[in-house]
Amino acid sequence: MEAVFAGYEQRLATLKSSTNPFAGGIAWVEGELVPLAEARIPLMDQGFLRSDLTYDVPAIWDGRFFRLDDHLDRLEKSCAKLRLRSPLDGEAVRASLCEMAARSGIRDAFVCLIVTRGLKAVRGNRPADLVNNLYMFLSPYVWVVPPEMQRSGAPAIVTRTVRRTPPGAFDPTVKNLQWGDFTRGLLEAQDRDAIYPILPDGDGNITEGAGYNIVLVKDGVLHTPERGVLEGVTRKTVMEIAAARGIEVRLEHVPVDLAYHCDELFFCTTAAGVMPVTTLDGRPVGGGQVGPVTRQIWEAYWDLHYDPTLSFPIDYH
Ligand code: PDG
Repeated sequence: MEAVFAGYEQRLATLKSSTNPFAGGIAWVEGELVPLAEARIPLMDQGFLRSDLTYDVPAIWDGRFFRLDDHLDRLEKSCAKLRLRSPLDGEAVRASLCEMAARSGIRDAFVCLIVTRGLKAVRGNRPADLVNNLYMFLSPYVWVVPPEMQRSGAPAIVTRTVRRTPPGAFDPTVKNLQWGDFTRGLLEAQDRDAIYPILPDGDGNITEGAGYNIVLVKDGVLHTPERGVLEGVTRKTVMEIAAARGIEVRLEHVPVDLAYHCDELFFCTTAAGVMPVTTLDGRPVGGGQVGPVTRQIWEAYWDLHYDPTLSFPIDYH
């Protein structure tokens, strides 16, 4: 853990001392590159007015894009489900993102691609007749759970006041910014002296949280929900790591009760990786420490960022 964080801290210090105007983030808006803090969207964009959009978030780690194709594939599938079309194809997107990384000098990046309906609404218009918009930006890497908290584990709750939006209302396999349920969860977590909500499905199972998938470890087996969640790329990596080590993974309904009786619990997201959780509803998870299975997966996850079959280096010129 310490070697991964030390390398990152060093690169962050270099970035912070940079005089590059894009070092704080760079955005692509209608083909123009602008510093992230100055980027604007048109008020009439239906992405803003109706959350009529989908998005995806790959990351750059130590100057290498990690699983970019997985993220671009998922974005394309999400677009198809919403009858959206990105105005740029995958190749053009890839080239622009690499150029943005090089221009900004950011070596650890949160990369965001958003495809919106554009300036005209679906009501009264056929999707095929509408011009969709694409927005892209890179910002310095985002930690949903910061490094110092990953060392000891994060505090979570299972929410009582809100459930996850059901798949019949909005398909959660389409990555979306309809965060009303997550925002309520985040507020409830604060009210209950925690930070991270786990949303149940209303039928006694857990789903996911505000920007992360959930994995439990019980008797050496990983359990993670098969339904009602985003099919996370980080979780996929975790499942591949487990398979390579002979650790069984069960992708099925995960009862809330199992979360209260598991040995280890972690979240996963592109924006922080594998995040140990050591308290749930104010009580310790397992022994209340970051557990051995979580540790093993954590290390393997960051090692894989240098695997040439999953990542490629960006040319920083
Ligand atoms: N579930 C939800 C609802 C998510 O938003 C995300 C990612 C995941 C699961 C994990 O997916 P993946 O492993 O493919 O990253 N969400 C984070 C949110 C970051 C934030 O700022 O909260 C992301 O978009 O990177």
